[in-house]
Amino acid sequence: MLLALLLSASFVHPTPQPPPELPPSVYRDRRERVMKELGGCATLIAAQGESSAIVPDFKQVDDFFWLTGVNEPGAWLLLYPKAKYLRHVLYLKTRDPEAERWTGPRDPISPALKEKYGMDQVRRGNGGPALLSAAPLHDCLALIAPAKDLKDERSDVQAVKQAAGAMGLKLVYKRDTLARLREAHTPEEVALIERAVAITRAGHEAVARSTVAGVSERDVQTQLEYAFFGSGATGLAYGSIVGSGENGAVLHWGQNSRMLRDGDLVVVDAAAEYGRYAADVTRTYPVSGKFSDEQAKVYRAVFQAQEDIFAAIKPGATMGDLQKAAEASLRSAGYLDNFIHGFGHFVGLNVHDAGLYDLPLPAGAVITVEPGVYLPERGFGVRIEDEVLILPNGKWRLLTADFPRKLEDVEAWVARSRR
Ligand SMILES: [Mn+2]
Repeated sequence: MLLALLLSASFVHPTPQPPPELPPSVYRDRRERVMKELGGCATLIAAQGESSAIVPDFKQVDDFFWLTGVNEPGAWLLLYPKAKYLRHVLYLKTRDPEAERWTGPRDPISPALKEKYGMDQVRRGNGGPALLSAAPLHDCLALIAPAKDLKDERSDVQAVKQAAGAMGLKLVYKRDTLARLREAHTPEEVALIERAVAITRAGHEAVARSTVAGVSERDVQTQLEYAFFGSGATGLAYGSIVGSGENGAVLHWGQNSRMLRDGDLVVVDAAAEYGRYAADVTRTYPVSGKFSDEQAKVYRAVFQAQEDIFAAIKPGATMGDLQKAAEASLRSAGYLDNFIHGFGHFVGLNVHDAGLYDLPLPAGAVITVEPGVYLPERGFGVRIEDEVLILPNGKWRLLTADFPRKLEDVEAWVARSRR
C-alpha cells in the first residue's frame, strides 16, 4: 500500500533514449594517440567476448570500444603507423544472413561504413593473419592488449606473437599504454560522465524518499532504477546495492531482500550509465530520518576521511598516496580495522575503469572517493562515495557536488523528500 502511494507520487514514465554516439573523429584521434606511443611499431587488438544471440545484448570490451566505437563481436583493429594511406584498418565478422534475421541487419562494406568508423579500410574476416602485411614498412610489432591472465592469452596476443615470429619482427610490449591513455578523459567523455552523474542524482532522490520503515530493499531498488531510466539512463553502471541494517556492512550485498526497519541505516551504492559511461555513487540514508549518536559518530568519521582524501590531491599525487591519506584518517578516528576496501578507483567506460595506480594522476582522470566503516556486530555500515575529476596542477572538482553529503544535509534532504 505504502509502495502504491510512493509509486503514484511524482515519477515520470521512462522514455528510453538512444545513447549518444561520439563522432568518428574522436575515435580516430584516440588511435593516433596510441600510434604515437608505439615507436613506429604496427599493432592489432581484437574485440573480446561473444553475444548470446538470443537478443543483441553484446557489450563490447572497453579497450576495443574506446578505440573504435564498434559494438559487435569478432572485430579486429589493425594500426600501421608507418603506412601512407592504410593506417587504420578494421576487420568485421563475416555477415551471416540467417543470424541477421534474429539480431537485425548489419551494414554492408561500403565507403559509408569506413566513414562511420573513421577507418582507412574496412574488411571482413579474421584480422589476425593480416598483420603479416606490416612488414616491410614496420620493423616491429607492439602488444597493446592489457596483460591480465598468464595462462590463457587472448587471440590477438597470439596473433601478434605469431606474426612477429613469422616475419622476424621485433616484439615490443606496450601493455600499459591503453590504461594510461584511457585514464585521462577528454572533455566529451567528461560531459557524458557528468550526465550519468546527473541521472544518478535523480535516482538517489527517489531513494531519499523511499527508504522508510516497512518497505523492502527491493522496493527501494526498483524505484531508484525506475528513476534512472525515467531520467534517460542507457543502463545501470553496475548492479544496484541496497543494504539496510546489518546488510549495510556487506560490501557487495546483492540480495536486496530485507525489510527496512526504524533505526536502520541504508547503504545505497547505485548509479546509472549514460552513453556507455558510468557513474558510481553511494549514500547512507537513515530510515528514521535521523542518525543515532553512534551512527552519527561513524558517519562523521567517514565524512572526515573523504575530506582528508580530497586534501591529499596535489600535483603528482598517486592513487596510492590517497589510500595512505584514507587510512591515516580512519586510523586516527579509531576505525581503521573496520575499513576493509580501497578508498577508490578509476571510473569511465567501466565502473572500475582502466588506470595506473602507482603513477601520478593525470588531468582528466575521474576517480571515486569512497571510504567506509563497517560494523556488522553493531548492525550497520556507513559508506559515502563521491566522484572527483582531476584537473591540472593538483586541482580537482567534485562531480557529485549536487548530492547532499554532510550529515545535516542528508537529514534535511530525507526530511524534504518525504514531505
Ligand atoms: Mn565504487
